[in-house]
Amino acid sequence: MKLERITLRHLQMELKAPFTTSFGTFKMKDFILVEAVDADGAVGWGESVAFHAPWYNEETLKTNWHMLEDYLIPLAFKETIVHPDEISARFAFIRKNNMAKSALEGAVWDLYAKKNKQPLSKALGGKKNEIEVGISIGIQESVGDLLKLIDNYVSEGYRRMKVKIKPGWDVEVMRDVRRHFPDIALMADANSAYTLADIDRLKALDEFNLTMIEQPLTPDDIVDHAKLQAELTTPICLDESIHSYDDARKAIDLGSCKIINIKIGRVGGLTESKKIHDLCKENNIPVWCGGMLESGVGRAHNIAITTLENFTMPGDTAASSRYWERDIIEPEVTVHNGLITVPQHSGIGYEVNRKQVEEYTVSSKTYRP
Ligand code: OSB
Ligand code: MG
Repeated sequence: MKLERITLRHLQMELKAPFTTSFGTFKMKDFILVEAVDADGAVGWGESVAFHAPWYNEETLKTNWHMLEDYLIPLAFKETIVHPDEISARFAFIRKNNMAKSALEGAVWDLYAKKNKQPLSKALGGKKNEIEVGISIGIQESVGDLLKLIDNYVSEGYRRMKVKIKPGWDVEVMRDVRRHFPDIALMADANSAYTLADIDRLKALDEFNLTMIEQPLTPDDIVDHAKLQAELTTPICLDESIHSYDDARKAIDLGSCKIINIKIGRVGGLTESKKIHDLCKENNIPVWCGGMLESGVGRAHNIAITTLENFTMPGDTAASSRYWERDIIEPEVTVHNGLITVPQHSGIGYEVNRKQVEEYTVSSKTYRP
């Protein structure tokens, strides 16, 4: 592949309903969509999962644009690409900025799969034809609102309910949820809202038979999580703390978690995601694919990676309609009985709806070698 043109677009999409985590509320989703075109005119799509503000990690839409424009795009243009793994190697000397790297690497993976007339899932080595999905539910105004939402999602067939928690919206809330839904697969995600000083509060969650508690402690920590895991019966799943294969290796060695949430953007792309997946498989650590309120393009990448065999737990990749009035792909992602059928068309397997992309575009810029 010889890249001839790369277009960055800043898209803004309004969420159907605000989404609240322990670190803030999202009403709008601003993100960068990457379109990479090679000499034969084949097109690959990628999405940056960096948010507009540095809430989840240190990256933002603007830092990603800067990294892409000034460093990553020039590197991608430099030489022909035989395999997408080379892009990940080419970017490796640049510290962090994983979401910026992943956005462009993802577009190259899509392009590569399309040129090989293969679905992206197969190009990655995935074997599943359908994937199991759960849903992530933000912090609500009242417990009653939360119970109503859970009731709806359970009847829609989602395979696991994830409830966002924070100090003051945790033990009592989870107790009510468990009382109303004694048998559902249930977990909590704290998005780093606690410290070891909260250990008694976190231990109290053991009572509710949660599948896991996701990222209770600070974003980069693996040491305190190991101390916490030794005290909890509930498995800890790490999200914000895992940025690379090496982070995953160290967390597994230390006993900082029993499960890992793989987000393609957080770890710098599909190549690194595969490596973490393989490492976890060797170490009997189940993985699942997290979400970043993606548009259809990012969602399609999530579906593809989830077809790898050690993605044994339902992910957060819910239906397009859970987030958007109109997604930017056709067909939209749909969920039936908690399952998504993996598309068999080449590349990401969905068509990007250019008219819809135009409608959501705030600004764009095209780069050439
Ligand atoms: O921690 O997984 C998270 C959304 C924004 C930022 C962080 C997280 C989330 C979610 C939602 O949990 C996942 C989704 O539905 O895309
Ligand atoms: Mg999380």
